[in-house]
Amino acid sequence: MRGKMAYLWAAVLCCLAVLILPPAECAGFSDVEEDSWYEAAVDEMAERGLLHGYPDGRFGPEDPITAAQFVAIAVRCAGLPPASGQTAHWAAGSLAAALQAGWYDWDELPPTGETFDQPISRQLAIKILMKALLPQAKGDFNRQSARIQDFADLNGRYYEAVLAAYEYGVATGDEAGRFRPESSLTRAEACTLFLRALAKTGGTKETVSEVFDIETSPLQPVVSSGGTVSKNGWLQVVGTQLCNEAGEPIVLRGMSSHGLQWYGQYTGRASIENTAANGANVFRVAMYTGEGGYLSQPESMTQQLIQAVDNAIGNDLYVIIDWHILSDGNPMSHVTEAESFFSGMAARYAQYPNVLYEICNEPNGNVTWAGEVKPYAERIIAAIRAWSPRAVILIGSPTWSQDIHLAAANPVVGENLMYTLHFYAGTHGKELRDRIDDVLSSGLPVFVSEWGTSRADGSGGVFLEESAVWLDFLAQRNISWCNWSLCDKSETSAALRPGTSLEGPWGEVDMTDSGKFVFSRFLH
Ligand code: DCB
Repeated sequence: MRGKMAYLWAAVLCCLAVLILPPAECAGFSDVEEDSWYEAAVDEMAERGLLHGYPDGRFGPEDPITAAQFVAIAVRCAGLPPASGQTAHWAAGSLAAALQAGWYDWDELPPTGETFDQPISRQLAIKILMKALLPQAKGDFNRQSARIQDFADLNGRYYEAVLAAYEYGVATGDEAGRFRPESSLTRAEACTLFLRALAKTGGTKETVSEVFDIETSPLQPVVSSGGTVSKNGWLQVVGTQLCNEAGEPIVLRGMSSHGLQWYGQYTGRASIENTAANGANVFRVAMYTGEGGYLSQPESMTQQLIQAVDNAIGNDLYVIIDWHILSDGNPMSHVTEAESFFSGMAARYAQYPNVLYEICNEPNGNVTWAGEVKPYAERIIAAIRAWSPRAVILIGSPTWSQDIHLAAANPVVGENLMYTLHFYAGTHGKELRDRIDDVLSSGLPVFVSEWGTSRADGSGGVFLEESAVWLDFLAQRNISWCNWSLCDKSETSAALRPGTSLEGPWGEVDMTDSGKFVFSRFLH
């Protein structure tokens, strides 16, 4: 049995090596011996950009790993954006972010930096690793402590993490069954630990690492133009009302992008700034899944989405990450991809109060609330909550997110959840507005994350009178909205005239009838 397993593992590793390691990079380090126990792990970590070798071509597999090196790897794996550090140390930003994320306490690695370049103890390393990659993991005390010969040497504050690491097979102990909590860890050992933990990040392993592997620019610091998020902080849902961190009602109004794969150029920093300059305080990034979007090119779509979200954060706006299902009407068809995508995003943006997650744009076709959409929502919410305990999550419903009454009758359990209602003024009217009033009175929080001045197909009209009735209705109820869409496509729902410059500033001549109307309604 064991032999068979080992054979299988070898086969898997070979395939992986062929797939992800260009041969030239294999065993490239002068001090990493071929066929040593750590060769594959070291190569994979280096190849994935998680731990680099030394400038002289050595890797130093037997060198003790320092606290800064270890934390920096954890930050890279988790996609945590760096925070501002207290010192000029190369890893100060990563350490500050990890400290803020609660991966370790102040006294364990003081931010003043004295111990950053010292070897990290095995017990602290395990705590940071588990907090960063497997925060939900728990270990059985009796079973796991019995496996650790020197359990008595362990400091009590590390029990939980070490037991979980044994439970999950991340830590195993030496030949004598000791953990050696106070000893240092070699760089080669660290590689193995990280790869084991990465492999355990749920059923979503492959695709989460796909998301994490992408080289992304570090977040731009937030320029606060006295703007929205720096004033309002984390959002929360109180009853049916969206509120700011202080508990005061807040209404978000802004634009949705069109599909990133077609009109991603209008999610640049200047385009978002031009929109914010007219009073918008939210931006929705519509990442189609089908129609040539994420499912056909996950890496480049993720890149574009990250860039757009970072641009919105840079403009101090709230920003909605929209998993834009449309032709793929049943969200369950790609629930695994959605789970890994949202884990990656929630990990990257865990510290940012700017980000809201819209988990399924518009379920449609042969799909039901109770059978597919609600169970899907429960899975994706769990994936997001593992990283981001309080971000607002927006949930769609069947019939292109119009069936909020079905959700109201059978809502998802949890905090800071809202339900999306989408309308197009040329197609939808009083019936849908009445439905909103019904669900509000039954306690369901509603967010209009997409609406258009056109018909439901994105053209026709424009229907500005009908739109005004809708917007007045929403304003009276403090309901937030995003308009479809910020692009220059020649369809009536587009806000910009064909060929509008991305840089702006945009004036009346650049805007369509829809754009002029919508931009005039951000503030009232
Ligand atoms: C939604 C979708 C959105 C779609 C707009 C307008 O779909 F969330 O993706 O955008 O409403 O239809 C349109 C673009 C077009 C593009 C097309 C396909 O404006 O440029 O070619 O997507 O990607 C709805 C909403 C409601 C209803 C139907 C649709 N409805 N729909 O009530 O019948 O069929 O797309």
